[in-house]
Amino acid sequence: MKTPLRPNRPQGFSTRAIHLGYDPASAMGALTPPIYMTSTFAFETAEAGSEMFRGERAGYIYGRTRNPGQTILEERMASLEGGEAGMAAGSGMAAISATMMTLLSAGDVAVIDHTIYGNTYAYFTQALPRFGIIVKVVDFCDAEALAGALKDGARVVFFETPANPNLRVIDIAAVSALARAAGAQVVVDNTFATPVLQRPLEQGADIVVHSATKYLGGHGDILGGIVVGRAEDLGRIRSTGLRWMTGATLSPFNVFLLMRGLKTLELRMERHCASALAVARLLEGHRKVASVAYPGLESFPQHDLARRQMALPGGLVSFELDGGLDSGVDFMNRLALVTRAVSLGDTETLVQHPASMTHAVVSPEDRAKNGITDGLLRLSVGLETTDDILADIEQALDAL
Ligand code: 3LM
Repeated sequence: MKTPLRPNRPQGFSTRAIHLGYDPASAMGALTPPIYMTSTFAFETAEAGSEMFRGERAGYIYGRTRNPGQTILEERMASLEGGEAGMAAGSGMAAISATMMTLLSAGDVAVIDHTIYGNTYAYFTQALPRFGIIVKVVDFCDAEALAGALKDGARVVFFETPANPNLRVIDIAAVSALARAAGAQVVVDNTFATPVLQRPLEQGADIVVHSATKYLGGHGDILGGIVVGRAEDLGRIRSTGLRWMTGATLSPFNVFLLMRGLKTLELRMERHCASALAVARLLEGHRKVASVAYPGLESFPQHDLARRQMALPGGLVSFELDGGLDSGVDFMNRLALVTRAVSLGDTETLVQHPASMTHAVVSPEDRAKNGITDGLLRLSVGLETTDDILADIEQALDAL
């Protein structure tokens, strides 16, 4: 291992995102970790192979559960989130499902917040009940409702903050305290904030999951997922959830791209957030805009909580236009630079319509109950020159 410059000083976020867990001397001086493009690993002897299978010897066996590049990535993500161990997965849904299929069994109760990504919502409310898991959906901003749902015990509590798509902010410390008292494990989807803006494990959560497809990868070119938490939990999620149940591992090439993305995560988040604030202020001041949700605006209902909980307010802005959905469709079609696409956290600014896109799988009744209105649009503010993003949005609004 390389000697740190000042051994007693903890290294900063970006230093760890760039260097942690890799010594070029281990790979012929290569500055960046090699891509270990292999599905299986040779055993020096038959006995060595058997010992690895029995867990009596360290080493790599087979690419579904472990690959040397993944190990570096997992150590980096564990450190950045403040956890003991990490696990890479093939997508955000792969990370969430490996986690839940490890923690939950038939008859267990999972309590989830009512505003989450559409397919995660479908996974909890449509897929898991088929296997005898009881899923309760409540508004985590309502402490009494949450306490009521936890009254008879629960195995898992799951939420996103800020939440997809309307950016509601959940109080991580308060929800974690309630859940702990009820004996539940707290799983937080930290995709929207990233560990640059908030580290849920430091605020009482047990496990953090990510769609690494978004800010962690950062360039719109891979799908990936990450889980971070205690070593014991992660060991189980890897050996049960990943190895037996999903098999949805992250490919060696995508490990490489994800580690490349991580190196600039802190830098990128600062720019995403600065541009998003400028976009939110433009929208708030425009006569065609009915409402704007951005945690960094003073008008955001949970602005104080967001300031307490997050280092910066994030790169997503949700809003509604006067004239609702019809104006929204018109606005989207008038954009020239901003790209009409789902996903988020990319270098490109993206716009999408949650009710017909990311949350189309949620029933209209549930969307209405969960605060996902038909006119809502979601912008993922990218890394283009800020004035160019603002000019495109402004010309599209003015033309309505
Ligand atoms: C989207 N979201 O555009 P993958 N957790 C969160 C997410 O936002 C997502 C996942 C998990 C979007 C994807 S919609 C067709 C495109 C908070 C994904 C799932 O499996 O890596 O896509 O992550 O909001």
